[in-house]
Amino acid sequence: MSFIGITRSSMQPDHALIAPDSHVKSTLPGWTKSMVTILISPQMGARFTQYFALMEKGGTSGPAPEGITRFFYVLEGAASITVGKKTTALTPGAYGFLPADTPHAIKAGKETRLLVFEKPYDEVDGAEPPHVVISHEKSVKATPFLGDKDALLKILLPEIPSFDFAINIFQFQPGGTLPFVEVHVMEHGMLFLEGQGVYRMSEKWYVVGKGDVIWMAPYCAQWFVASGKTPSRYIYYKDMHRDPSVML
Ligand code: UGY
Ligand code: MN
Repeated sequence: MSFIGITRSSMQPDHALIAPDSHVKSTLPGWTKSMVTILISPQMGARFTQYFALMEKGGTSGPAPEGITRFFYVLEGAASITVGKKTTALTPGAYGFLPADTPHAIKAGKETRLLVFEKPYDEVDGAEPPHVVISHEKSVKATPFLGDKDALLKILLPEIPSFDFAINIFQFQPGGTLPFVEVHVMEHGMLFLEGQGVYRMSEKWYVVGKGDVIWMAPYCAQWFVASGKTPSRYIYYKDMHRDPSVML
């Protein structure tokens, strides 16, 4: 029996769990034949936005707002992206980083679901503006996190000051954990891609799994154990390479 009137979703001052049963669709300017589900936003205290774009066959992306960097990751479907004269086919696992004010068009060849992160670009003296990145996670090497082969990390974007955020994919073997309870200035937005586990956020422990979205504010204590019988994977955002004393 399933019960109505309950959800695992929980909104706290320094973190949030948003389970798939709480999603509400809306639209964004310029997107055609597409709906969005805004998951994380400045309205809840985050300094970035995370959403799903649900594109019908033939649907097209709208522009990112002025001054806003866009990152997307293809969850399902088939699409293409055109930047300048170049069009690239996109399959699940493909991703793209579009620096602020880069004209581009993503077009769905069939029903397609994207995970999108957007953030106002934080310019810094001495760093060139970032460049466009279009790639696929299968061409990114996974490396053991702090030497632990049960916690493999893929870093999808260049680790240089031009890029003011990172997007990484973590894969944990069953029983794998974050090695310690992290407390840090960077905030996170996450989507669970596979598996299940228990996430500690602040003084609470949540059972989480595929489709769950998590927001962690700066300094939210965090720890994870993969508790399922198959590997767990999540993709996450983290602001990087900026001095907190001059951060917005
Ligand atoms: O990059 C990170 O801060 C990562 N280790 N945090 C996390 O997975 N919660
Ligand atoms: Mn962290």
